[in-house]
Amino acid sequence: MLSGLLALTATCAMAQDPLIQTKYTADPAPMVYNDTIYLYTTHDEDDAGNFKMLDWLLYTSTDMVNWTDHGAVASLKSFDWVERDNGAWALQVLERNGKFYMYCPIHGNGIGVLVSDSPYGPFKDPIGKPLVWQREHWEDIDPTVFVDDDGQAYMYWGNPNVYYVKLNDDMISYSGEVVKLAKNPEHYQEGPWTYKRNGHYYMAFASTCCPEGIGYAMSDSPTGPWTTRGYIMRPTAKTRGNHPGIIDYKGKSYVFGLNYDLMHIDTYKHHERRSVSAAEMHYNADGTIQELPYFKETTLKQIEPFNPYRRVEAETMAWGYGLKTGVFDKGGIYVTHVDNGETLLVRGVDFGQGAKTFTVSAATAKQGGLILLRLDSPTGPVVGTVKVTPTGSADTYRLSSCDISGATGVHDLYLCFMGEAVQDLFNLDYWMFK
Ligand code: FUB
Repeated sequence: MLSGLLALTATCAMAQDPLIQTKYTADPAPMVYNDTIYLYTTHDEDDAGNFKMLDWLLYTSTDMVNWTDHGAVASLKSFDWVERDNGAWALQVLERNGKFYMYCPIHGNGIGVLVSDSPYGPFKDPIGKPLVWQREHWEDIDPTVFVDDDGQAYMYWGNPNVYYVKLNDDMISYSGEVVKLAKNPEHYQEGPWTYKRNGHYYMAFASTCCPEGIGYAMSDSPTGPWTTRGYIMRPTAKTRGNHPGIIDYKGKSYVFGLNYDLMHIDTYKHHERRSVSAAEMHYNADGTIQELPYFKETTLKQIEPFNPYRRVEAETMAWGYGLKTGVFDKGGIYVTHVDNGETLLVRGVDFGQGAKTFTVSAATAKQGGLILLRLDSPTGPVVGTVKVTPTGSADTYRLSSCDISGATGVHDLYLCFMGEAVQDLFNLDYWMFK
């Protein structure tokens, strides 16, 4: 228990790095839609040595610090033509005219496209073949797509060269030839992220390997020439890889990237087990971008308080090191691998005038345990304790409640798990305060 608490306080004190702790996530592709951030990521398997990547994940947030896990929204199996059993590399998702287009590179098999009516999927392959595949080399990775003000959509990609095509309005085909940039942006390695902001065209990218930082180039035109203007984050020995995703959200700008900080809690032996982090970034008046220190040296501020007076999916958290998430047969996600001494943190919870009760939906085939609700730290004041008793099976969920006292105003909420069993105390579906 003590080591769990130490890991939590050691890694959570300065910055929320990384954003997701229940899985290894990489290659962040954030998309803002209807006031929510949809953060699509790739997925390094827990036992990955080299790249072992089978599916693409989705997380959502409205405050940048508390993220809800929606599981895998597409996988290599989404494409009938994919011959490989590995290689679900860096994607991007874009909304256009109410449809959501997911551009997925399959390393060594080209770039495919999936379409859905919802950002949560299901995503289906509308063309049954790669959108792009230059079979003479393996450079077709890391697609990024944006739509210019005149309605022309562009897809860029590539390592170590940059290619682009003009997508047709259907977003699932293109016109003209694949163009290779005559001159790469200086320091370019891979992972382009192209967008337009205040009349400037930007291409952020993972800079020359290794270690990779996040560089960026600007242009007056979507087809270049691109001039490197500096680093958003300099290469540092603190992470071997990086990969940008950039958004504006609720009046602020954010850069997402990747690192090995979660894995480093366990081991410094190198594996491709990466995690996504984010930092607020700032533009200068001339459109250039201010350089940031490494993720761990930045502080991610919560945009707005968290409302606990509704059904909150248990897989919503700011920190949950040691926990895992599973998928219900009927769909939906639950929290599992809840061990004695582990903690789930939800940041900046607004209890307002005061909460009176707490209810949790939990399942356990064992003897269950306790959830202590603490404020502001894993050893902070206990405002309620709920007992989870045996429900007969790990799939049979039952509601358990407790009274709450002393929870008013805005606090970080720690769900602290205790039980006689060392591991797998219970599974959690959702919770709510009243
Ligand atoms: O995640 C697999 C590959 O590693 C990506 O496609 C590259 O950008 C690098 O992050």
